[in-house]
Amino acid sequence: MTKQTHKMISMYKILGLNLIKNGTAFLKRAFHLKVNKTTRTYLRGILLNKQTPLKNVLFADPNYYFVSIEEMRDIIEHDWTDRAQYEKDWNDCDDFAFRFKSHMQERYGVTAVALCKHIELFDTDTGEHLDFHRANVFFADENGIIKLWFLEPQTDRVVEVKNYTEFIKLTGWLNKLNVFDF
Ligand SMILES: [Ca+2]
Ligand SMILES: [Ca+2]
Repeated sequence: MTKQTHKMISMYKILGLNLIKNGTAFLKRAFHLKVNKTTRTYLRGILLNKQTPLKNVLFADPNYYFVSIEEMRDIIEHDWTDRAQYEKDWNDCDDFAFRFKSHMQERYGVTAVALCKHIELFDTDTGEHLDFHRANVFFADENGIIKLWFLEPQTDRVVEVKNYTEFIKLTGWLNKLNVFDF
């Protein structure tokens, strides 16, 4: 490696990180979110009301931070997670879900977003088992009431989860919820 190339590589490393850091600051300023705090205990209560088996829900923290569903929809629309090209192993369902959760935490301090793991997919017409899947669920308030939402991070589609046991019809399949990892 020439001295010149070495210098260029060093510069790209610094520049790349600075662009990301500044980009995060721009996004924070543009969305200007008012992040609300709640507790794991409160969220467990909401989940219990939806017939969620709490053994299937993992929490890393005692407190969680969330915004309104209007703000979440705006963020989701602008976030580029869904625009990535699907690629087996490298960029498939688990990677879309990881990326969305980490974007929300790193950029906005919104942590009430979970990886939704081991979702079972069924054919909408025949009810036949198709595959296992990963996506996201998150908490966001609507008119001051905290609700649970399901996000398909590959398509930006969001629906409210009214009951854990209901199959979610989205993106051409029926999704049967399983483990939530907050
Ligand atoms: Ca998007
Ligand atoms: Ca993967």
